[in-house]
Amino acid sequence: MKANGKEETRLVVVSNRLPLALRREGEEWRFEAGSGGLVTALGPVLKDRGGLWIGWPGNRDPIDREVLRHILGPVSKASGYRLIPVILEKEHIENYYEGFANASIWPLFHDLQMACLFQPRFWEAYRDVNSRFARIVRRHSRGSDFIWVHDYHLMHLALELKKRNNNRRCAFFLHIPFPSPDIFLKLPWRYEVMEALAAFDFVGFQTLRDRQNFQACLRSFWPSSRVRGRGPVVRISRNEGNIIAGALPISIDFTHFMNLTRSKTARETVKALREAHGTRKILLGVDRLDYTKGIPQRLEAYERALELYDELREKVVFVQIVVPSREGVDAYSRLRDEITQTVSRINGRFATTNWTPLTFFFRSFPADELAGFYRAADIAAVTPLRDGMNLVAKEYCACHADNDGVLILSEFAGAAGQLAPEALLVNPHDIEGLARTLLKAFEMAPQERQSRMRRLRRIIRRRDIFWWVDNFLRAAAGKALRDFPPGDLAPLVPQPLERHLS
Ligand code: GDG
Repeated sequence: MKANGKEETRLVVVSNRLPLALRREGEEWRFEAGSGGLVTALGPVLKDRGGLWIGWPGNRDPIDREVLRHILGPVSKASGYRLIPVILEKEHIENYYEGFANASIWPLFHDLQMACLFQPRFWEAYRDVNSRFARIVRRHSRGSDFIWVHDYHLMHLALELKKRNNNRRCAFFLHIPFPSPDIFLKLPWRYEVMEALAAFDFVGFQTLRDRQNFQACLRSFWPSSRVRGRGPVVRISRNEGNIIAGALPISIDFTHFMNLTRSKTARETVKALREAHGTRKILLGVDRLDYTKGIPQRLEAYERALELYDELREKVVFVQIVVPSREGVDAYSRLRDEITQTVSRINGRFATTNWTPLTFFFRSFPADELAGFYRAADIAAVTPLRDGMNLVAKEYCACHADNDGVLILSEFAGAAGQLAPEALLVNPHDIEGLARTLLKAFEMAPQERQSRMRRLRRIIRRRDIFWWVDNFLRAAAGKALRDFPPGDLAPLVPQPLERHLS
């Protein structure tokens, strides 16, 4: 509370997952603190200015509340802001997370309507879990706080808060695309989801196209709604109340990635890759295992390029990293099998005694090692069928301080909106076209490579993750990062309980 009696605004971040990974190893619980771009960008404001992060700790096995408190206490203390857990039961994980979020909304919003599973029990669990989150937000926040909700798992949160007569200022950012009405209207609970989104004071999207799709969907339910404004942020007026909607492309901590390439591990990784592949050009793919990332199509295009263009044989090597994701979901295990089979078919067809055309990793790497892969790669192929933004495209460029390297980018990645002029744009469904682009990237003259990469890096550096957070807060809360007051939260520090900590 401020001296003049006016409460200060704190930031309360709400996302499906807390920024840490918790897993059980035998009798012990282990955790790793999160380190993604969002944590890097939001961490300082939460830490210096006082704030909370509310989310599911990611445990699938039941965890004793006391044990969890003993894990989260020191993590909260180390990060400088409080982590508040939302506990989910097995049925919730199955129906809300794997069900509504990942089997209904994820494919639908990525235009893959045939992959959608719409089950009433998913929808019921989704509302239940959103209501549970709302209860926790209400309990831990105060009237003057600014609530920032992330992503498609929690589209119902503002409505649930309002149902409890809770009028906290509440903004939402969607990390994935927003589909056109043709697709969105297939959702059996389309009206309910639109109504829920309209309950936020501010709704942010990755691109202008996503925001326009949202406006078009909104108009199908409220035809008399009017859009005012022309820039990235507009006001939509309805009889039921106004919504501010914005297009704010997320980004990366550019300097952090650039600096990572100077680390010992990154330099050793570059050296090892160079030694392994000699003067051959390295083509790199880095993706979470997901059917939206276009991995089978990319592999097929590589195979086609090797068939068509003799000049590529023995002169290029494709390094594909796939990070395991959503394990236990059938569609994802099938995709992993399909990728493994395609890799072995291509290697079987084209390998020679001293050349293996494809190296495939099905695991994740520490960030500094990943930076080494980015730095060593002559070409990056980022070819999702649909993607909200795609941070890999930006990270690859940030790691090329030498201004060399070619970015092949799908037209359907949000990042294309910013990087289109300088990246080689492709339609990931057009296998022949993608094969031709691989050749073009391979043959591109050094001067063109460098001038394109220099401009790509400039675009990304100017609008990094800090720009994004600041602009989101300005648009949604009318505040800049520095306007959030210094923190006054009592730290949550329980007694140490060593055996539960890794
Ligand atoms: C969603 C939207 C949107 C990958 N391999 C390793 C590793 N990664 C990291 C990358 C990158 C992240 O994973 C992947 O980010 P993307 O943006 O490509 O994709 P999603 O996970 O689908 O994210 C997406 C994003 O939200 C943000 O709004 O851009 O469109 O779908 O940061 O670096 N990290 C490490 N080792 C690996 O092996 N350490």
